[in-house]
Amino acid sequence: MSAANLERSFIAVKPDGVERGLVGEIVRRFENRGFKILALQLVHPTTELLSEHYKDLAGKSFFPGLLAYMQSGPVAAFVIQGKGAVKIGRAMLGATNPQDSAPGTIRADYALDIGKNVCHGSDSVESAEREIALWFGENIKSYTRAVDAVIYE
Ligand code: IDP
Ligand code: MG
Repeated sequence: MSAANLERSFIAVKPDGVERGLVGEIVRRFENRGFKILALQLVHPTTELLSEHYKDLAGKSFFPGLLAYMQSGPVAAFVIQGKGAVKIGRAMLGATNPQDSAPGTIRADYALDIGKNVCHGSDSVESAEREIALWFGENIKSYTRAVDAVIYE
């Protein structure tokens, strides 16, 4: 297995997506693309966890509303692994503002407002590793899949 195929990203279905019953649909899209699901958990995130997760946005006017949104119900947090996980993950989510998201992306297919945009995905390999450690800790186990021999050249 090439090291590039081991790239990981942190993806989350936000509380609006969980309430709307989109967890299975969103996980399915990543499974169908060929990514391996490494971890999967329904989380009620604390203010502390979210403040760390979104620390780059602490000064923004929408920050208190963002935390309230992210605590309005459970978040379905998961980790994908595979070639291009971060970049492809972001592309599959679509632009932050669903009004600008390309058709076929998750946000374009399931959202209309930036403050209810259904899902999160890490924006760099560094953020992904930071977010995975924050939401899941350091000890996620990997596993082998026979299907990887069919997915990768
Ligand atoms: P991203 O989720 O696409 O990486 P970020 O700029 O990191 O976008 O913002 C994090 C989250 O904060 C967004 O997904 C969205 O839920 C929320 N957010 C960003 N900008 C706004 C805004 O202008 N109004 C309300 N919520 C916003
Ligand atoms: Mg972001």
